[in-house]
Amino acid sequence: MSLHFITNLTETTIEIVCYNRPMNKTLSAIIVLALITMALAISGLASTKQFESVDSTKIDTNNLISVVSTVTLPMPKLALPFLNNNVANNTWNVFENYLESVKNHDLESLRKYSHQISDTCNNPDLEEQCFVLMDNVYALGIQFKREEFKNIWFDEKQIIIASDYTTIDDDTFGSRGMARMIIYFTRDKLGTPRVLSFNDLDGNFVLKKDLSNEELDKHLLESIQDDDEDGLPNKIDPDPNKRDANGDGWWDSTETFFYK
Ligand SMILES: [Ca+2]
Ligand SMILES: [Ca+2]
Repeated sequence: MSLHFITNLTETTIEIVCYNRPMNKTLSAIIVLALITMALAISGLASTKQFESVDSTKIDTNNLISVVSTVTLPMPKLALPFLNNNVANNTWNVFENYLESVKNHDLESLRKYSHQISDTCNNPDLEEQCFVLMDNVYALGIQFKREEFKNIWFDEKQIIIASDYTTIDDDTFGSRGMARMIIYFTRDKLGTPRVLSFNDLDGNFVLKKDLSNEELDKHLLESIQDDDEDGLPNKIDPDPNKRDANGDGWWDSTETFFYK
């Protein structure tokens, strides 16, 4: 499992809001690819290279056996050294307190460290379900190690921390991907961070099929390119050169995690 959702503690255990692989778009893309492949096969031109996406939320993380290499993207414009930085220290402390709150099923404490609380956890009648959500959040979040979060982007309203991307081979579907760990925070008027969302496999996976690693990696690298460094890849960003396309202060990535 992989999921950004979890910090949202939504009504469903797993809210699939995989931003770069929305389910409807993924399904549409698969259908389109299937049709193209069939058409090419019929016309005897099936050798044309096709990249077929895989939903990383369905990948069994136990099957991620091969971390091939670290992918270095251009340094973020707002990157600061993570260690010995007050914002970074404070941010990680909030994440740890957040995890401690879900571990202890302490909803009152969680309200201090989480940007939003799900309807499930706001409903006393659904306490048991809320605790299950908390347990899932804890199981995922506890895997994160501070030293792996080497990148930070922030302004007065939000903070994103992330690991570098790594190239990963996955045995669940026979796919190859480039993915990273990422945590999103909002900040209140005093600048205090609150956890918004996180994902242990943020990136893109495609079926290997008969494609070479070079071809796959070139495609993957293009697909994760994020010029404005707001967390949303160019291909699905409302404005790939501007973090806050609609000018309300929230970055395009941050906005995708708010409850409507
Ligand atoms: Ca972007
Ligand atoms: Ca915005």
